[in-house]
Amino acid sequence: MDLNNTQSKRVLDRILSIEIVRVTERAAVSAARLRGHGSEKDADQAAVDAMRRELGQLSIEGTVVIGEGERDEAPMLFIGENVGIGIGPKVDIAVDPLEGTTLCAKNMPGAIATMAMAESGTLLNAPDVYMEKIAIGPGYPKDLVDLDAPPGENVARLAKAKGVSPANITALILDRPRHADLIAAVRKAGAVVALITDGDVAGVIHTAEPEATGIDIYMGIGGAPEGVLAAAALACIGGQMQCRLVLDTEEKRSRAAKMGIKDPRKKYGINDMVKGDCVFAATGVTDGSMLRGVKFRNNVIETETVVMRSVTGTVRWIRAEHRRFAKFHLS
Ligand code: VTB
Repeated sequence: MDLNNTQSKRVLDRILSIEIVRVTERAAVSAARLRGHGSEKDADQAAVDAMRRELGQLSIEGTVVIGEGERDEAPMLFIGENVGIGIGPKVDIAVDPLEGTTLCAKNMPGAIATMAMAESGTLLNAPDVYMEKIAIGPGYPKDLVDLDAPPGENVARLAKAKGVSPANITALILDRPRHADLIAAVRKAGAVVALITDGDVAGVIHTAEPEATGIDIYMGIGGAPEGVLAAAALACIGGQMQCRLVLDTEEKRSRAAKMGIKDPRKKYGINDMVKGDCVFAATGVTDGSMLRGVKFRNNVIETETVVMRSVTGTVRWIRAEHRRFAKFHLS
């Protein structure tokens, strides 16, 4: 380990592990105030404002690489935006201030505020397009499943490696018309299909602990930003993931090229999306299977956050009670 490396690791450790929690906590509380109000936009904006405010306090020289959109379409936390006080370690920032805006607007389970921070230049700079994804938990042979294998074959390989019949395999898939063939193929292979309406960051993370979540494999097409965030989490807790950007138009391919993507058909593994030390955090907005949502009590606001770090594999669950509401800037 060279000195530079050691120093940067130390810096990441001290700066990131708790600071990042404050950021997702603030975003979650702000979004949670708008749970069930029916407006995705308002809830998302509240989360973005809070996250940006809090990021602005951090002693980092951060650059948003996964954000609310590309510069011309998002007023804040856009890809390329500098965040932090501008003094401190150079870091890449990936944010999804409100993952599952519809879940929050409808007060349905599973909305989270999430972000990841990594050494500068180590996170995939992905445009805001769709991404094909497949993920399984830790402990399996490398490349056991493959994006290009038929879904039934992936199920069969996984079942064999797990030592169970396909009927004991559960695949989590976003409930979208584009997945009709995928769902049919997985069912034909004899596996159980669990559908989610939104929230594939948590969906992918579920595969890391199949005993607890009942989910063995995540498959399907979701957002690329969510894919990179999920990869950041799996870089910390283990598991396998393979992804490919869906660059199906010239316009998307040229956007991707501008972000440094040379091969539009490249299959990305976790280490291609997250190349160095990284920290991932998520705070529950609505109650979900991974995290409890924000609770507003008389004198206390409660939050639950999971924060993980890749070089150590440490996972911390932080149940916080907040007594000074002023810090949340709630009206
Ligand atoms: C997923 C999911 C998100 O978008 O990435 C999905 O994680 C994919 O996009 O929570 P479509 O909704 O267009 O299918 C969300 O559901 C919403 O951003």
